[in-house]
Amino acid sequence: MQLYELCGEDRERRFSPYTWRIRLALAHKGLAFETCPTRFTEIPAILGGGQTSVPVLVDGEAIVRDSFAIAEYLEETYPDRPALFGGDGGRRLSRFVESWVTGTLHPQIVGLVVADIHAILSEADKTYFRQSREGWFKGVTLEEKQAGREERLPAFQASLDPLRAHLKRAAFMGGEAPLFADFILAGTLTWPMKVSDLELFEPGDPVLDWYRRVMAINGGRP
Ligand SMILES: N[C@@H](CCC(=O)N[C@@H](CS)C(=O)NCC(=O)O)C(=O)O
Repeated sequence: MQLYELCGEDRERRFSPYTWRIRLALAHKGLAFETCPTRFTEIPAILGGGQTSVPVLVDGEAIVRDSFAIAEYLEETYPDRPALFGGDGGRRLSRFVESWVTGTLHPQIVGLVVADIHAILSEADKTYFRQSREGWFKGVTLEEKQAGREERLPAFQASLDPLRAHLKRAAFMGGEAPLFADFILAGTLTWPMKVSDLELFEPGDPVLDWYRRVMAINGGRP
């Protein structure tokens, strides 16, 4: 298998939240893969062209795009390995978690680290990233978007309260073992950690303990 992943100027710095979901899913299923670190401006050339985002997974003849579609593909193709969804109900609940994480947490994380993301990119990617994101922000610069982030950190931390409540009853969102829902959120938290020195959580926060448990399946490495 080959996994196309987003990287910074340093190809070892792989920081995409969506790609981390798949790294963790592959580790959970015990499937080996070769990484293909790809910068933003290299995405259109992946596999001869036509790709607009990563992750992209190549498994023999199969080419699968989109992190959720990749998770569904892995679950269907490797059903005897540890589960990602635990059935159709779990698959649908994972979609809910995806919507919550992407809709509620991603915009907050952008406001915490978007200028830090820019700083770790190659020169060509810096130009692309600034133009595209400042277009999204309707002219607000990356630096203005990130300014005053310490004031917004408590609201971000409070967004994780539903997980803290859940962790009083179970080690993972999935119960005793992690499921794809855990990997969705852990992938998203890895993204700011890979690009910024900002401490997202206070020491002793149960979210950090959960995060370390999830990352243990990746050899403990974020
Ligand atoms: N729905 C897609 C979203 C993937 C996505 O947005 N990936 C980002 C990297 S984190 C990307 O490739 N962006 C390309 C760009 O901004 O040009 C998935 O789940 O895989």
